[in-house]
Amino acid sequence: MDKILLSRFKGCLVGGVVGDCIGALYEGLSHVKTNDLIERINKLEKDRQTQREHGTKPAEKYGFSYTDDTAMARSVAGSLIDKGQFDAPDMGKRFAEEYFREPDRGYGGSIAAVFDGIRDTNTTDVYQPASKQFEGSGSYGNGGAMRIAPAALFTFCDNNATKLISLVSSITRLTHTNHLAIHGAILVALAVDQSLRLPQDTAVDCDEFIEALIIKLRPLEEEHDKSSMGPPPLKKNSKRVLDASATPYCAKLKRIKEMLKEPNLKTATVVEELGTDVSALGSVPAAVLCFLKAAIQNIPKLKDHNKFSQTVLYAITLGGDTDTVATMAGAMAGALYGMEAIPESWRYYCEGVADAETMAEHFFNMTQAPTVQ
Ligand code: R7I
Ligand code: MG
Ligand code: MG
Ligand code: MG
Repeated sequence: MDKILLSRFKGCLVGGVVGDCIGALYEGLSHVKTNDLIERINKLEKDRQTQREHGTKPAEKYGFSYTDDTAMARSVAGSLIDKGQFDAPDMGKRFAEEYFREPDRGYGGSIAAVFDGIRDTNTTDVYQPASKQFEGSGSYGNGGAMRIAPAALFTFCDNNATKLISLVSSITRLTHTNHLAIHGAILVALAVDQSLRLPQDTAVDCDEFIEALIIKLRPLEEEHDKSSMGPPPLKKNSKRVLDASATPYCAKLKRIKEMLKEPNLKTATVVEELGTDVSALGSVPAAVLCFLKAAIQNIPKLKDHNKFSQTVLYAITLGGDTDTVATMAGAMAGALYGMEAIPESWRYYCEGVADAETMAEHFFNMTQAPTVQ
């Protein structure tokens, strides 16, 4: 039992890393051909096999570098592990230090101002720089959601959604104060948490999974501070009508339920209605869809790959913010299928896998320690 949970913790963090590293190869492309992606993945597998058989050294150990998604997830995990609790100044400082150490990891367009602010400010004000973004409305980017999976591991033993939601909100507000960014991060964390608790030997009940998400999210969406800015106005002819709902994440989750019942769901429909862009509302729902779709059916053209791989590869074929949708979906899928489901060649060629594994072990060890009340 414990061994399985450890594998699922590792699967979650490593799943996020490989989704980011492989997804990053396609970031920003409006169209990713499934056949091209499969060819690349099969070549990766073949290279690794040759290398294993002949003991040849690959030209580069880390073929695929991680981006800001993983860089920030590492800071979230590192801070929670080292401090044993949420420590806002420490985590904020880690985000900023990491950014100034390696600013070229593909960070969002506006977030550098937050890191500047955190560096320049005294630590009691660690939340202030983020709250000043976008004239005080805060960023609605997906930078909070992309890094949040470690929070679900940290609170796993509590099995308390309210506690997880509060932690996620605090972590997200360090850089993103817009309610859409916070609710998106909460949705990812709740999905990871629910995934970790799904039985591995029973078919996933998508309606039940989605309903459980809606029950927890709806009160938050209904109660949020109505003064904070909503999504940008819809573009002419946009099919993203659900973005304008008063409870947009719940509206999209309901739509995902229907989409999962459509046998010939087109990727274009997913992209047009849910979105795969850098906003949280325009990317987190797509990640949930990828995870659930691969869980309940074999995705055409990807059926030779296992469920974990199908999740990540399908996410990438949607195009757009591929590293981020794939990292979020990869964390959800890894939490269900476990470390063993992540192809060895992916683990070998992606940067940051060993560290993710070590961090998952730390979180797992926390679940084994006796709790002091
Ligand atoms: O959210 P964030 O950390 O970006 C994460 C994304 C992921 O895809 C990463 O892989 C990386 O590529 O970037 O960074 P932010 O700069 O806070 O938000 C991202 C972008 O969303 C901004 O640069 C803006 O273009 C847009 N955005 C907004 N635009 C107008 N008004 C976010 N909030 C607003 C807003 O309030
Ligand atoms: Mg990135
Ligand atoms: Mg980028
Ligand atoms: Mg991205």
